[in-house]
Amino acid sequence: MSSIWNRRGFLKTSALTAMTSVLGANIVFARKLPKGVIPVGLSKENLEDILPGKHPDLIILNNKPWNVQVPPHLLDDVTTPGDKMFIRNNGIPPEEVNLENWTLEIDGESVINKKSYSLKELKSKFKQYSYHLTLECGGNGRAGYNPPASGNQWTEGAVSCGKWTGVRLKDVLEDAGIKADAVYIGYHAADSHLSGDENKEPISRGVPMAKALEDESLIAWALNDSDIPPMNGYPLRLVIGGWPASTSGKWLERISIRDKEHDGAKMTGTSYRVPKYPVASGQKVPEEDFKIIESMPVKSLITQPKTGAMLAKGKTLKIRGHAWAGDLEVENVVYSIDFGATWQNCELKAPVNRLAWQQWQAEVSFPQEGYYEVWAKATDSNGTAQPMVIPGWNPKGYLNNSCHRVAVKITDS
Ligand SMILES: Nc1nc2c(c(=O)[nH]1)N[C@H]1C(S)=C(S)[C@@H](COP(=O)(O)O)O[C@H]1N2
Ligand SMILES: [Mo]
Repeated sequence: MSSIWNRRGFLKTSALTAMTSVLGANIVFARKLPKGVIPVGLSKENLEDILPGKHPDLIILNNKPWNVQVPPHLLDDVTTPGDKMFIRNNGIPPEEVNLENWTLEIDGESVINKKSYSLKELKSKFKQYSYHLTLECGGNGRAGYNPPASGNQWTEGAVSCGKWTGVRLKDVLEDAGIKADAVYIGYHAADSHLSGDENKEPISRGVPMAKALEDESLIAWALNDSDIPPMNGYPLRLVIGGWPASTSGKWLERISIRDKEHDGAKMTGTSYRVPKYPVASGQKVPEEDFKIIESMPVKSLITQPKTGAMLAKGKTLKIRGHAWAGDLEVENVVYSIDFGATWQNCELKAPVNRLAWQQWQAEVSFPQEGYYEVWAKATDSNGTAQPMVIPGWNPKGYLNNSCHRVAVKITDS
């Protein structure tokens, strides 16, 4: 499934048939549907039919481009399966991927020898590594801010931690040769701009050299020992754990070694940036007062129970989930059932490897019947804890790492 659109911009017959059956009606003007536009009537319908390989209970926030989040209880696995991996597209994914012709170029002002590698060369020339890496969209949690920030209204589910396999970015960059004046890398990818303008890239971000040269920064071709799902970057992507997932370029075709901060699409202006100082809700902030988001803040997720759980009085409730802290480790996770008045310790596991999320769990008793909320709060190795409610507002609605809350009702019988 590289695309549901044929080369002439019409829906492929197979996609049209699937949509027709989901809608329970013929799409009369199907031939007039502009390329990339999905009927709105499908937005809440069975996802598997329109995005093969994705779990049907994922939630579509946008279909042009695709932005799909995952309900927290579906993120219960230690290793996120491909069907439960969120989708954050800024443009239109490549329609056809030809593995034989796919190449990765290394260029830029600060490369010593420009290089081009086929997928075969990448796989045979360099040592292969696998890491579990947490990828969270910088805008995850945006829906919690007031005044609302424009953009996809993610709640909790724009995070994943899959097992990625590939080669180290540093091995490839060093094979091409890095000049002493290198400061940043920037990626270029095969997806196209929503406007259809071939000279525009939907997104082209990157990281400083120090992050690029970390052991865990990968050029990956496999997720959980299988091909990367089409919407998550097949056949090749960058995976930069712990940083805004926007730095993990999907459908990767080229990496530039830059002698300055990369200035690709969504690197500049206020994209993926926050004010350098705390601001009041709704405050206007001049562009020069923004800084690029680097390591993501400490955060946790309750994956069991699902919010709205019911339990009979006297029974204990097993709660569990994940916690992560950007480049740092999570030091502890606590939970509260009294809206943060008191906190109890959870059991916390070490990460499978650096930059992987960590599993926590606890067994909870409730004093009497009634409505409760379970709140989880993680603290990182620097001693910084998640804010209980909403952290400082920022104009673009990034980095909401407030405590995840689930509702629990204790019943009489
Ligand atoms: N080529 C390309 N890479 C991309 C994007 C994109 O639109 N195009 N989106 C980025 C953003 S903003 C995020 S949050 C992650 C999402 O990764 P996923 O869709 O595999 O979960 O991919 C990043 N890499
Ligand atoms: Mo993102």
